[in-house]
Amino acid sequence: MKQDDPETVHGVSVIRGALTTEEQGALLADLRSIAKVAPPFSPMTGWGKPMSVRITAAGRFCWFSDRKGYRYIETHPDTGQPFPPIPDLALRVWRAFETRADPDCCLVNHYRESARMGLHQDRDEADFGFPVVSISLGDPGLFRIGGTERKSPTRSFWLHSGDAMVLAGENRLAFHGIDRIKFGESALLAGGGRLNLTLRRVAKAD
Ligand code: MD3
Ligand code: FE
Repeated sequence: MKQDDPETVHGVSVIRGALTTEEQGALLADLRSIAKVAPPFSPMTGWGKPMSVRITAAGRFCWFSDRKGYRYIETHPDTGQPFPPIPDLALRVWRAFETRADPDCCLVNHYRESARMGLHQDRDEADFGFPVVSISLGDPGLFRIGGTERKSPTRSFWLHSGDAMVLAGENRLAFHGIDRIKFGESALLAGGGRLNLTLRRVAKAD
């Protein structure tokens, strides 16, 4: 795992190749076990259409959305079971940047061909003093980030398999999204697609 040498890409701290190919494979295996006990699902958007991204989680919390709005949940919407523990490798990436407390949520986003994630803010967490740490696996994703207002100008760059990114400070409440993926470019996932892990602290740390 590489944790030194963070690069500033359009104002965002990115660690290119934070995970070796071997580590990416190991993390992917962990995600497959997580998906077995916590099957990925497509949350409903505010306008009643399912999201194109499928999500699941590890750790105490998972993000969820339906007609009633969005919130964090502590049991899987279909199985009613708690989510499995956060993979050790993901925890090690987080701890390279934040040692005050471990994350209590590892969201796993799965992008198939033509999946995207619209511009949004992540502001349902209790303490914005904690960063969000993202790990990309599989096909490249075109990440877009703006400012704290929806109308703020945006800039974009590609995230590749094994890249890690830290969203802190002024970037923590920035609008961001994924415009598209380069489906089938990476050999990591046999059928193509992109996986993204976001490590967060949802509840207040004690
Ligand atoms: C910037 N995921 O799960 S990761 C999300 O690639 C999400 O799946 C995208 O946006 C993905 O909410 C982008 C990078 C990311 C995650 C959280 C952020 C960027 C962020 C929170 C605040 C600002
Ligand atoms: Fe987000």
